[in-house]
Amino acid sequence: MITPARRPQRRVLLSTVSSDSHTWNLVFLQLLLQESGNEVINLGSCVPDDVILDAIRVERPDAVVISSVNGHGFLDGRRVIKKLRKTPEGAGLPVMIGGKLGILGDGNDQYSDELVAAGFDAVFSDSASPQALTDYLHELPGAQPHELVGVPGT
Ligand code: B12
Repeated sequence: MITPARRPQRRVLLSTVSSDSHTWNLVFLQLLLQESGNEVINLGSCVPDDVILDAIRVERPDAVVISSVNGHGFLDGRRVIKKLRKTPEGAGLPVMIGGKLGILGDGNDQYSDELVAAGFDAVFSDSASPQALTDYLHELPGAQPHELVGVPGT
């Protein structure tokens, strides 16, 4: 017998930016987020801005995590967050970014203020503890149940 049950997990959309072909950062973050109780939709590498915006509209995530390590994350991230904040679904959505966002070495301090001014809720430095991200997500208001799922045998 299949009994419908609500799924309480937070749904996180994970993406990189359009220029970035690195993937292991995304694999790492997907596992980290899943192991801390999040459902993850991983869009993979080189994601065009419109694909991120479409995914937010269709999947209705509770939060968006953007990772970039190729050094263009600052420029690409700033562009995509401005577009995202103009959409009805993205206006109030928690969105964070991290990785190696520029080419000036460790730390994203030099980019943080501008990325926050452009619309990000949080900017994580490359050397930030993974727990800083999971703690930040746990602090966000509770996730809304997204759909009914069947739980076999209950
Ligand atoms: C493997 C690799 C590649 C492979 C990628 C293969 C693949 N399928 O992923 C290939 C060969 C394709 C590649 C290409 C390029 N690469 Co490359 N690459 C690397 C390398 C050696 C390892 C990256 C990796 O997989 N790390 C393992 C993952 C798990 O760790 P990570 O990526 O560091 O991510 C961690 C953190 O950044 C952090 N993090 C990341 N995102 C986020 C997000 C949040 C929210 C948080 C909290 C944390 C966080 O957590 C992760 C886990 O600790 C690094 C150098 C290095 N040793 O790091 C260079 C490196 C990332 N590459 C670099 C560059 C420049 C390039 C190229 C531009 C080179 C070129 N001229 O063509 C291209 C980029 C192409 C593109 N369009 O993006 C530079 C980036 C420089 C910068 N940002 O200052 C690096 C740092 C090398 C260097 N020292 O110059 N690369």
